[in-house]
Amino acid sequence: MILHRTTLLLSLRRIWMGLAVCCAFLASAAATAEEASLSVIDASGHEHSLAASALADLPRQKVRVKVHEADAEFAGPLLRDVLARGGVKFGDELKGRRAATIAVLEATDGYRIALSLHDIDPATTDTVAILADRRDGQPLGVEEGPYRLIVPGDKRPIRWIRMIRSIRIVNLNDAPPQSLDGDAGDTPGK
Ligand SMILES: Nc1nc2c(c(=O)[nH]1)N[C@H]1C(S)=C(S)[C@@H](COP(=O)(O)O)O[C@H]1N2
Ligand SMILES: [Mo]
Repeated sequence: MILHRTTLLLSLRRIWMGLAVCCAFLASAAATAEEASLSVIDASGHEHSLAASALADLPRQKVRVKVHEADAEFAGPLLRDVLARGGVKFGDELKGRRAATIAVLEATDGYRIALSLHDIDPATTDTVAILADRRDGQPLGVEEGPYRLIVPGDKRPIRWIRMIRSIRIVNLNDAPPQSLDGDAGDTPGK
């Protein structure tokens, strides 16, 4: 009888431990599934998916701004550093044919804004553009996150796109040439 009880207790312990391992596994799977990811589509159309963990070691900045009437402290890495992680080149490599390159940020509601890469390149400007992932110390909510662009120097928040899903790099030299001696639009005042 004593032997039986010990065996029973041992099996219960085993089941219990098995359940604990399963729970830990499911919890980590859920955390991975929920991890924010951002898609950077380069100028040749190749997509680079950046998980939040791939951006975790980037230097972070904190800024205090006003969004309409609301005061908020946003924090996150520089957009320039995030794009560099996605393979986008800045500085010396942003000239010649690449000088006319822009980043188009798109949100889940379809809203888009565009920035020239030079507008966020520290080799060109001191303008700071942050890909914020926190507001007042908390991860951004569903209406704002997982990422929101904050350009603290802007006079109004029109470029501070919420719910960013993807960033497409577009070289405007791939657009049709803008001929100044053609027929269209060349006669001022006409
Ligand atoms: N995704 C997304 N971001 C957006 C917008 C939008 O329509 N969609 N509107 C912009 C405009 S015009 C303003 S004024 C601010 C408003 O910020 P708030 O919603 O935090 O007040 O968000 C900006 N970011
Ligand atoms: Mo706005």
